[in-house]
Amino acid sequence: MTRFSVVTIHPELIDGGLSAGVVGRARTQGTLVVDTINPRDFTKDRHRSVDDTPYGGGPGMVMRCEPLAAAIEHAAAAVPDAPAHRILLSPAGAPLTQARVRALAAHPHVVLVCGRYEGVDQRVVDALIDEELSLGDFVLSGGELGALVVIDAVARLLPGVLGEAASADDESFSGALLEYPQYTRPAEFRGVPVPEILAGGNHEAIRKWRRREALRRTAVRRPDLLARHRFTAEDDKLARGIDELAVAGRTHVALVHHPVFDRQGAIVTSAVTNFDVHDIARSCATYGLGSYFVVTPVASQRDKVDHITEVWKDDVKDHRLAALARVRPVAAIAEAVAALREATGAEPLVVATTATEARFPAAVRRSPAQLVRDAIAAPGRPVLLLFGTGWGLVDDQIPEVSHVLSPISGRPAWNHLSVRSAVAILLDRMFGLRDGVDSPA
Ligand code: 9D3
Repeated sequence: MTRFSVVTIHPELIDGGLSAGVVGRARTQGTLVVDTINPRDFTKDRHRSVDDTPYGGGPGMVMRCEPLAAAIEHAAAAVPDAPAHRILLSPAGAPLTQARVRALAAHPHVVLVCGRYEGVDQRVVDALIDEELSLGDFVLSGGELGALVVIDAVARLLPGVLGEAASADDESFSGALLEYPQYTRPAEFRGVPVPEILAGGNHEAIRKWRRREALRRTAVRRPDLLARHRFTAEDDKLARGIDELAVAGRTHVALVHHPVFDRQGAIVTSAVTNFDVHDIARSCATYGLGSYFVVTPVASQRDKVDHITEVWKDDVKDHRLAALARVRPVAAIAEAVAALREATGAEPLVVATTATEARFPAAVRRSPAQLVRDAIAAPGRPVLLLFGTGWGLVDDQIPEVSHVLSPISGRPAWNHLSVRSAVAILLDRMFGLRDGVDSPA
């Protein structure tokens, strides 16, 4: 049996939310016990007041120490032989996750303290609260709905509340993919049929279809979850067939040597460097990008690029050199754009990068993450990222540019990254898997 004791000045909010469905049944069965404790019952003044004005001024009221502390201590004593786990629901708490829910299901007695007003006197929190939890980044009028959410989520994990299905469900959530879409009868609803494969009875094909749709949905709706997803070999294979997921593969880099500014602001053609060709090719390979265009109108410079990249063919076993296979010298940005248009039949999304906020004034401003979301929403369309050498791209001579990535900025205002570093940082922000793997705490 698991007991929740809810400390609240609005006990009537708690009961109603927990009497229907599987949670209601768990309570009538006695698997789950929920009681409420009202701090107002622990007041000693004539007005039974539970709040007071904040020290130091400011808006609103704060929950008073004495009645709240007495209510929490009374609640915690309800199961005498087991120490209660005391939670404060608060907008400043850690966001609730399924991992926390799972951990809470192991406690025989949980006290849920619901704040009201601007909050709770910090001394009560410090003395009597083990953990603070929030539902997420939005403002509620108090902690009661948070308490209901915690109880509902924990109750369905208690033995005997749901069938075997529940634990399987819980597992799949930590697998970090959203669910595949579900259908039931009729076979056609308002002219829309059920996906053919689901009615076919080929269970292996259905399983693969569902996995692909789960990957697609997660990519479109929750790229944050996908970034943490550990792809199986099958996922990798399926992902290649999902255009929404394959943004990196249809993203290309152009390193522009003309038209660029020099130190004095004159429009010049810079020289190709061996390091830029090698290092940017390796960054592109690391993030699974498509082509790496090296743009220069000088024919002898393009020959130099060809010479640099020839070596990989002689030593196909050196994986670092194999990155050079994607390098393509071109005479102008327009030539790279035309090559992508030709190869895909779709109009490339041409994105400038700049260290100077004021450049490309007419282009749409995009963060790396938002640009990836734009690309996910435009399946099939190639993306071309332009990087300027020298003192940057000449903004009014590249009419193809419709978008611009916001400048990389560290803490101090100094920003003079090498173009190789800028490429690496922006590619990681767009395509890097953000979360590594932590050992257990
Ligand atoms: C000073 C601005 N507000 C903080 C965002 C003050 C404030 C707003 C709302 C203080 C308390 C509350 C009441 N909210 C909760 O008690 C609460 C809550 C929430 O507001 N959002 C998400 N999860 C939770 S859990 C408890």
